[in-house]
Amino acid sequence: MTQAFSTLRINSDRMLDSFSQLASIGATADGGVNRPTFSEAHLTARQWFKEEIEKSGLEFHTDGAGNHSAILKSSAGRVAPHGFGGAYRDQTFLLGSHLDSVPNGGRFDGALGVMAALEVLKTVKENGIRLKVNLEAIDFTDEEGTLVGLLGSAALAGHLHQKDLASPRGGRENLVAGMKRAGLSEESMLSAARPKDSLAGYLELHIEQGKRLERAGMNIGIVSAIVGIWSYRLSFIGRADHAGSTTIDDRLDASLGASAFTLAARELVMRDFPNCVVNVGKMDFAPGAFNIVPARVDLALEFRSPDEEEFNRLDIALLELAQKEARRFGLELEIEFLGKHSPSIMHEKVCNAFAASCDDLGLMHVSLSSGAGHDGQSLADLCPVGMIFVPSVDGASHSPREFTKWEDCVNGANVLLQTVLRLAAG
Ligand code: HGY
Ligand code: MN
Ligand code: MN
Repeated sequence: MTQAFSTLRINSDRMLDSFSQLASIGATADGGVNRPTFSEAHLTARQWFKEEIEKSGLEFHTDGAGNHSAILKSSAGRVAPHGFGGAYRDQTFLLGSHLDSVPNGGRFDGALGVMAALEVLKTVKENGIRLKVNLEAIDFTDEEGTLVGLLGSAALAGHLHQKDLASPRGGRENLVAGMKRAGLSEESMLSAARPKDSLAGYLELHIEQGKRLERAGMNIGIVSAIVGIWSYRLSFIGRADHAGSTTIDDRLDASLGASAFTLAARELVMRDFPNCVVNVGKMDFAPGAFNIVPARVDLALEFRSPDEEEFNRLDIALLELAQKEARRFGLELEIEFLGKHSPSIMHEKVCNAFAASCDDLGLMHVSLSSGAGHDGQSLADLCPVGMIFVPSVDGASHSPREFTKWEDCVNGANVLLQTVLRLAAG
């Protein structure tokens, strides 16, 4: 990379201003944000992002999956006409993350990556740097999976299929209503795939959402791999009865199977799958009253592994465990598979470029795997993909407690800038 660029830095005040404006959209009283996919707050944030892009003289682009992008055309590059579809005729280097949040989440998860990506494009543009590829700062649709999960990136990569939209983990009705609010459709979602060779690479800056960087006193985490995520809905089905006049031993109490499974699943993973995690994030009781023995409990099950083969073993073990606990309490069990995202390895060339940029910037860095899912895993088979993390205070995330020091945010954005230039200008 020519020496000229190595002293270039982002405008941290300008990025802080954008970040703060964004954090006020869907803000919650305790310092977080509540911007689930296609909620009013999320759509407002996207409209704000579009105006921000146009104010900065960059080109706005959106696609059939609702992905929103800022584009800085290259000296030679041209991009598809505005709107859905259109053939890409030159390569694009993608940077970004997501503006949707989990319910009552933090203001850094996803938002930092999109604001840093936009700031990189602004910095490159105002310094008149001409690259041979287009630069694109993207906000992917529904990264968090309150509807589907990695929805926008899977659509862009051509990995989204009708079956993924038929029974999504956020519920089909919620997906249909959300797409309607956003002016999207199943057809437009499935038309958002880009030509396989149109991407030169994808880089993402993200908060770590864990404690390793903070504990190790490191500035930057260079992500080596991203875990895979599988989701199920398990329904334990018993019988509604009077909670007072039915003796304890005469009940088919769905809550007992769901609770026993949840505890046993934790013990199974800790004992036999130490590299994995399991989570029961939600239990819905029906009919759901003080004085009725629960007839049915729907349980949201998610488990994660860095290794595909281990996933298959964990999948079998968990479903067998669920059957066993259902039988134990005389319950029926319904199992609904709600989708999976495979683990993915980050590209060595990108990891090395990140490390070189950290060294040039005098930042201490360490290689680490990601226990969180990210859009990069949708793109890893299309182009070189890499991610960097910045420290999360006390590892807090998916919570209003989420916080990253601004100095660390700026470090991450400068590593992103330097690495894009290193890879795109080379
Ligand atoms: O759930 C995750 O791993 C990510 O935050 N979407
Ligand atoms: Mn995220
Ligand atoms: Mn998240």
